[in-house]
Amino acid sequence: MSVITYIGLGSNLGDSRQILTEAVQKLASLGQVKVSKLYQSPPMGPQDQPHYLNAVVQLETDLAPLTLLDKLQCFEQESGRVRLRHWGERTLDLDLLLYGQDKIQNERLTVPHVGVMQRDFVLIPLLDLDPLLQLNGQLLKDLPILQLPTLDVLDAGNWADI
Ligand code: PH2
Ligand code: MG
Ligand code: MG
Repeated sequence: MSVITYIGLGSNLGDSRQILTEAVQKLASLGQVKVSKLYQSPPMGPQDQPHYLNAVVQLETDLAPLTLLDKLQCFEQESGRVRLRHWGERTLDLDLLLYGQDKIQNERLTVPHVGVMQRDFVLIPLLDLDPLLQLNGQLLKDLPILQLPTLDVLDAGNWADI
């Protein structure tokens, strides 16, 4: 039975737009995808790093959570993943944000992802895909953090060619 999942995409090293486009195309091999707008956002964490490109993909898939995580980590490695420091610059970051309504907590995975409620560069693209999305009974669109968004739309069209 398939499940609706959401994957957060981020990159601030290399040709980030190309890297995110390729990542979306790989995700499309795992099931039906819908893609948010493409955003540019100032770095959270160390400030002496480039801006990020961020997006979210909705993926409808049959894969179990840890199997999906294996695939995401494999795609990160294939992109030549470089990660220099905690919350620092990286070529490709693929975060499993939501997996249906499931709550998952083990050594490898926490779902919903810890950042979902706190990061506008996750919330805003999520809301592109489902404006009425809720988490723990909270409509995400009503969260106060969304009142002063820090990110810019880079491409509102079909940027990943899907
Ligand atoms: N990811 C990080 C650290 N900081 N900042 C922005 N704007 N976007 C990100 O995706 C991001 C970040 C580590 O995963
Ligand atoms: Mg991340
Ligand atoms: Mg990550």
